[in-house]
Amino acid sequence: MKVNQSEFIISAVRPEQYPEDGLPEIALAGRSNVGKSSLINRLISRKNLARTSSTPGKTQQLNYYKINQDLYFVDFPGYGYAKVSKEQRFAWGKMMEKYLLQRKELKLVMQMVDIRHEPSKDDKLMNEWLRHHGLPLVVVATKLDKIPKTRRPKHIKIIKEGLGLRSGDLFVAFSSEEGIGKEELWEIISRHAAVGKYAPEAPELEENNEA
Ligand SMILES: Nc1nc2c(ncn2[C@@H]2O[C@H](COP(=O)(O)OP(=O)(O)OP(=O)(O)O)[C@@H](O)[C@H]2O)c(=O)[nH]1
Ligand SMILES: [Mg+2]
Repeated sequence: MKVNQSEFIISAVRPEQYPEDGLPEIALAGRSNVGKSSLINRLISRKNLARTSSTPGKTQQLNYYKINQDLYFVDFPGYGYAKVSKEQRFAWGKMMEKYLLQRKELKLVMQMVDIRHEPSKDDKLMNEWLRHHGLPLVVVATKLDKIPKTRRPKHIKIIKEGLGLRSGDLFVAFSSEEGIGKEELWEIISRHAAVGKYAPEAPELEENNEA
């Protein structure tokens, strides 16, 4: 997918602040520090549109990024970060839950997990919750470059088994550092956002995704 224009729109803390133009929205959910902002930057080939940090928990609102005139990425607050207060965690949870269950524009949730670790309890709960509510979902395993090539299949298996994924479930192994998985993920995003005018840049991937 060719991104001509990408723009930070708003850090929304209330639903009234969500955009009103009806464009499809793609949400990114995952533990703090998993690489959500880095993934956005890689997908749109920008160094630092979405702010990345080594300070976990920095993204505390729904951050909206507009991509071309086609869709929004909605960067979620990272869950499971121990150092935020219970009250704060509860408030984030409520906001996310309301968004996920009620937002008509939401077309796909990218649940992000770190390829290096077994899915955490929070990852599992989140995954179960998303499936229970029938939300369109792709699991993205990040930081693939941090695992040597020969050990990648084993890590992928651990993630898939940990989350109870089946063969038809959408899954992409990704590296923001090296760009691995970018075309495959764009193909899935375009399909869910019904951005029909984009031909997949790597046609051979299409078969794999349909499996
Ligand atoms: N090697 C490598 N490092 C990555 C990758 N993705 C993210 N990182 C690093 O991991 C750290 C956290 O990345 P972010 O993109 O800020 O993570 P986040 O999920 O947005 O974090 P919060 O906004 O705090 O929830 C940064 O130091 C990134 O450079 C990746 O694919 N490979
Ligand atoms: Mg972030």
